[in-house]
Amino acid sequence: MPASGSRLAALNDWVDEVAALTRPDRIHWCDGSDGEYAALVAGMLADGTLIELNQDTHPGCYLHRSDPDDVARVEHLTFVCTRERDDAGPNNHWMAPDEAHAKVDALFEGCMRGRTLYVVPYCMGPIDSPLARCGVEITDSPYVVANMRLMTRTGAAALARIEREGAQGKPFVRGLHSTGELDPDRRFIMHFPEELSIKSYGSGYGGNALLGKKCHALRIASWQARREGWLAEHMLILGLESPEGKTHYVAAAFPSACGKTNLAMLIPPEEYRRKGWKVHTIGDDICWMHPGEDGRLWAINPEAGYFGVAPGTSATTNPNALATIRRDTIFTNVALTADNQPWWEGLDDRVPALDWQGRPYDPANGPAAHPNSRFTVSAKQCPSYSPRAEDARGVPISAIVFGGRRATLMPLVFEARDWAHGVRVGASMGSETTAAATGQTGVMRRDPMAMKPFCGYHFGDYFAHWLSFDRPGAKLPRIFHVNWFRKGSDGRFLWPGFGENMRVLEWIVGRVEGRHAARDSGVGLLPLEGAIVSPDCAADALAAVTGFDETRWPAEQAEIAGHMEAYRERLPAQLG
Ligand code: GTP
Ligand code: SPV
Ligand code: MN
Repeated sequence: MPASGSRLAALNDWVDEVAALTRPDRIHWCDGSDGEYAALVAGMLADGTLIELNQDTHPGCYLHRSDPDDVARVEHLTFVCTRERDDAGPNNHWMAPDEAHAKVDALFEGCMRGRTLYVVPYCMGPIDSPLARCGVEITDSPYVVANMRLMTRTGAAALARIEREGAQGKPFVRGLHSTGELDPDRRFIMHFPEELSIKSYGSGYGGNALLGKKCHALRIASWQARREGWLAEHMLILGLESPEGKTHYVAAAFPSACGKTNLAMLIPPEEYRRKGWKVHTIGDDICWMHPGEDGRLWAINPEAGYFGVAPGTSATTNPNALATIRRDTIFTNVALTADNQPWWEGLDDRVPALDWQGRPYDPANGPAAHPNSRFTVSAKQCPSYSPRAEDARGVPISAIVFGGRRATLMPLVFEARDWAHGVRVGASMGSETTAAATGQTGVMRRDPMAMKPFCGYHFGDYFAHWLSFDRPGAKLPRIFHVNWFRKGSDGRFLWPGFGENMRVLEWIVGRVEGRHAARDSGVGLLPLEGAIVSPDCAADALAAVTGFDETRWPAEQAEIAGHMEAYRERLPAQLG
């Protein structure tokens, strides 16, 4: 067994230690090469982990059908294991580190017998960026290795950085993963922020298994960010270029399956395109923001790919996504047409042949594609991908946007009065649950800054950390709140959304540049009448969706106060 593949003793020792526990048949150090990817795919095609899609229409595309009990994040099995329970906060499930290690190590014992242990060095962020951070994921899943290669910067360059930093005493994040038996009763996603380590057992699904993503880049990174004075957030980043050629960068936090990928890849309506407006995609899910010497917040997208929601993606809603996933894409839990093309609800009016479980399609079995079916693809394939996403310095953020999926009350857009008010708006965010996590969907819950499932520490400390950025010399972004999901009495969305959201973005940068007036209301600063119109939104719907019903505000405020009560012990006075 070649156990030693690195010049960094700490890494070799850890791999040896994990191998001694998990007993793999083979160890493979991933170099991130094309040949390695091709060999992984060939192996997965041979053993049925991947199914080849129609190579004429979708070259380099494959389908993975996961275990039907392993299709989403499992928040009830996700733990933050800090020495002090209070540091994890009421927003996390907690277990004492010793207990958690013992529990999960018992599952890892011998779990890789007959399997290959893959060592995946990765870098979150541009490889030469001082804002980027590295980790190593050990996994026994070739599907995870292939997805990590699409989602992060893996391989030789990442390993070289890890070795260089290791020589300077700088640690890498250690993530240990096994699919185990895919038994939901033997499944844990454990985080040890004080040790910069993660142990994930029993799931092969994205957010549970691709450890660079939610586990490292949000739960562990948010913990590090608080100590080091930056922010790790569940946000897309886009650049909005005006006809004058000025680009404003906007970061937006919406909960899982609430529109980040779609907004990040937005194509402006024809009339805007004619004038010269452009949207550039930097990232679609995670944003790391650091205060720069100029007082502004500078952001990088730590990821290198998209793990996007398939259902609802179409030539009308998100043509950029559709163009992105025409080749070299791994689809998970989508349906198939008779000629082996990937298909999902909302794509087009074809009737699929097989559902996500490979059964002949029968509407009686529910949707053909799983509601949380996904595509994994390199960000570079997106037509709107911005070269600035590779900029080691990141991009300066002009506006932060919070948003939730709210059928009622919350208006299309409003602006916070100042930073502290904006933090309060983010901390109060509510949204209806989606299929991105197991459990009931459509239930309104508070999801502060879209970080409820992802903040690696006490929300009270987190809100205080956000407030701390407001200090002398800071040139902070303006803060806004949007809601694309207001419904009318007929249960249909009032606002057309998708490309039409450009009209809201334009109002937002207009506010940043001082071009638009606003009127104050209980919830915040609203657009003046007529400032936002859409040909796809009738006057009465527009009035309903942009307006704010002050009579319902006291009840909402009381509910928010009740929610904040949970964090009382560490809640900053400004939010009390
Ligand atoms: P995660 O990857 O889970 O973090 O999701 P996300 O926030 O990137 O959400 P995404 O953009 O994938 O959208 C999720 C679902 O919401 C898809 O089915 C979209 O079609 C739908 N959606 C996105 N934007 C809009 C919008 O403006 N209006 C409406 N009605 N639906 C939208
Ligand atoms: C989310 O749930 O917010 C996602 C998908 O982006 S996962 O990577 O599974 O977390
Ligand atoms: Mn997400």
